[in-house]
Amino acid sequence: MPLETSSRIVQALARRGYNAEREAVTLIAESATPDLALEAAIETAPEDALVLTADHVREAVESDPLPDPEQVADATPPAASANSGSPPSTNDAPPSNPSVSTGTAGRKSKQDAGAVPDETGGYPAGDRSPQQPVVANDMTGESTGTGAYDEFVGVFRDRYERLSGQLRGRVNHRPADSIEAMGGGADVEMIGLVNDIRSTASGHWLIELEDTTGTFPCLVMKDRDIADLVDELLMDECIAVSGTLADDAGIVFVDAIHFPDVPRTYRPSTADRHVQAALISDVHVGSQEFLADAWSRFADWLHTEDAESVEYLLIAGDMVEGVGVYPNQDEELDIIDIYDQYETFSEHLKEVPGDMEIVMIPGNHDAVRLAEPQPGFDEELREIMSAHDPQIVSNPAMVDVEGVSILMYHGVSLDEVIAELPEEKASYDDPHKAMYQLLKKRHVAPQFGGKTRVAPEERDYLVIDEVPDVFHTGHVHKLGWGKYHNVLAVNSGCWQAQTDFQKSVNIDPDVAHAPILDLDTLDMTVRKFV
Ligand code: D5M
Ligand code: FE
Ligand code: ZN
Repeated sequence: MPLETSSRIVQALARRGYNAEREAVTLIAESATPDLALEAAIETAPEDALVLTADHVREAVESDPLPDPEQVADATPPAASANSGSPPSTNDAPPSNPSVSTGTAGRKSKQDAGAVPDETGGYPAGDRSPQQPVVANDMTGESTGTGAYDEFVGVFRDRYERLSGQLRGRVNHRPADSIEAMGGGADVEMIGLVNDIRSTASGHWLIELEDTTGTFPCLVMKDRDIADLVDELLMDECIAVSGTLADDAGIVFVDAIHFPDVPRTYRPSTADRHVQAALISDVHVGSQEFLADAWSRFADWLHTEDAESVEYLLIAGDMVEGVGVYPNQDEELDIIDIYDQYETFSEHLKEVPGDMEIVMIPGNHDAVRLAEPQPGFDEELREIMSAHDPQIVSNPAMVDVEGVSILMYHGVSLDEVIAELPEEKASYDDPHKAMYQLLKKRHVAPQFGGKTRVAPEERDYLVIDEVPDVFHTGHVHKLGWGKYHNVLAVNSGCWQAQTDFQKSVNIDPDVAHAPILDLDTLDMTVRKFV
């Protein structure tokens, strides 16, 4: 394989056990005969060197003069692959700053990537100049939880404090233990986590709310309009009620239910130039159903002029199929070793232009703990995926891309929202509506102890403190998007054809679609690569 691209050089070095400085890769890529330069540099580097430096390359080139680039220029034209939208003219300057880092020198902005050979050996159609996205709440490496009981108490206390803080401006909260002391008939408002929801013998709803002082029963009459909202409630979410205390002060008759919610007047921020992001998820490399051809069509498209504004690729979990995720899953595995799955995923990622910024979070099929928040991949997996220098962060993560805040969350709780809520409020066909519920509850996984596993940490990382401009999830393998109080919710479909399990439960996945988001307008178009 010719070594004309930086990523291939990085790969070739990695196979020989070397990491490399970015500049070393540049020097090799720029040389007239990269293969020879690479061999010579390896010869020159000391046996025990782990990192191939620019000095090694210079030394090698000086001690063993390589052919003059001028003389061999014709033999090594910048290979314009079939994927490349518009090959550069022969007058173009030689590549000077390969956009693939080796992961040894920390992450670098690809802002000055310039027109460099891309991963397929072609040239990107335009000059991408992405900024490095800034992640606000990455908890990778910050995990403190051991699973002890008092840690669960602590995380729920934090949830209550932060979400009740969002409601306090709207209601005059009375603690549970002081409501009992109030006189019957008094107006009362209380903020609490939903501790229990029961229907009474006469069909009314009894909701028990819990705050830091205790619990209090709240009754929603079945014939009130607000009874509809009871359908939306999940255990452990934070709500407020306004109502009247019964004569014996033993129960609140509820007149209104309030959610932390997103203000209707919310105005999202936008990028100040025309730039786009591709929002995808659920690649499932390693599954027999992974759609490699469709993925290549997507990656090829990213190399065309049409996609020159697509400077960011956000991947919301399930990079690989994993092992042992579901019973009998192994029968549908194409690659049985989890590390091999990530190696292959990394190869597919290299098909994506090297000058795009990639952000990824894990999902329930990935090789990190299942309980949320899930930390970003460990060093070994990062190393495997290092060629493209992706930004690997926790699930969930709040990612600022050119001023647009994008909440990335894999989406396991969507199964729960869809199972618990009526069809018209959340369904697999309209996954974005289930996402609206999470925005309304300002929590990505409200219900504890069901499908979603929650790890106790010092704080509840699953609370949505700041309203995002865009909410990006995956997991349910269905494409759907829409706006909730001006926040764009996008569920991004998948790159895995229907599995036997999905067939058995009638899940018809939306495969090989790439939602493309205009960061300057927050308009979205969906590209199909089926
Ligand atoms: O999830 C893909 C979707 O399919 C998601 O809605 C869960 C559901 N799913 C898939 N397999 C199973 C099994 N075996 N049990 C329950 N639910 C399942 P993904 O995370 O990609 O597997
Ligand atoms: Fe998935
Ligand atoms: Zn998933």
